[in-house]
Amino acid sequence: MATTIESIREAVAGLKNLLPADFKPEIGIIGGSGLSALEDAVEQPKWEVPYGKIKGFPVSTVPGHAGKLVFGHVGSEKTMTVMMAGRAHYYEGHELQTATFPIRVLALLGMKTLIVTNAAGGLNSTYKVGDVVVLHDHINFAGLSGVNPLRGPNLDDFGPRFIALSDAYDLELRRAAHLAWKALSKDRPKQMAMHEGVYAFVGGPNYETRAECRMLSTLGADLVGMSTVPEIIVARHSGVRVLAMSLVTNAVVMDPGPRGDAILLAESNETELSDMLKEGKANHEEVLEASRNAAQEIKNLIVKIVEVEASK
Ligand code: 6GU
Repeated sequence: MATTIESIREAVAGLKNLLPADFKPEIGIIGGSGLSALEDAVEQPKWEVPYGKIKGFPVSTVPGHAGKLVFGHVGSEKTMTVMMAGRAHYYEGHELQTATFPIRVLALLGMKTLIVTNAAGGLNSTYKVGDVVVLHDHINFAGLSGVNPLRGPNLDDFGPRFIALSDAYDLELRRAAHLAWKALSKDRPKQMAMHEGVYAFVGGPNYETRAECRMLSTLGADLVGMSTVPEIIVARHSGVRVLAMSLVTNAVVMDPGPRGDAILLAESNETELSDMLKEGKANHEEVLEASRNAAQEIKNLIVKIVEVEASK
């Protein structure tokens, strides 16, 4: 069903009923796979609302995605914030309009800035598992072929029919992320690095084949993942500023692997064959583990970014 302004207003009214009248979240934060620990960034008093209690909200079914809004203060300046702990994905069966419904609800609640996190596969060979990548651009694979959250009647109350995305990734916010990263450098495990990169959005739920990874890399993507881009598009449509950061949770396999070369395969023994197949096979457990390991660092980073922004 198409999202209407009425359905968004209804969800907003429901949430306003649950919040103190003077609580207006300026910043929204989305916690990616295994990053629900981010909700500790939000300080008491906080108000939690499960997605199931908000009319029109999609309910996520993926392990590692809790599915609730957490309202409260973040950082030394007590910035009024709303955290989405868990998100809905296209691969779960949600239409992108439905998956991004929460972004419009938050925009109408007063959100001016959205900080999006995700777990992503690293295509860029200089990235290591556990590195953080500030997105400066994206390639919307699903979108280029028509699967777009803005498809359908335009919601004029939010923004125009045709929007530019050439400035989607806010420079000031990216600078704040780098400043915050620098400010926290003393207390961080030395091996973690921050990069800037391009995120390729794919529909999922399967991880990419080797050939697909080579294609994405050749086309200029540094990361690949199954979220974030639809949310960013809808946020930009509403004029919300966006910062997006990926945690590299696994390095993708680019190596062509066994190619059915008759002589090579015929002459390989069982051990060689099994070695050829073992390397770099992505799995959700590995993704969640890398997220859990980095969750604390990302939480500290986000609090610092909110503080840097609030002190301007
Ligand atoms: Cl390798 N691919 C995709 N599509 N999403 C991911 C990922 C890979 N790693 C984490 N999320």
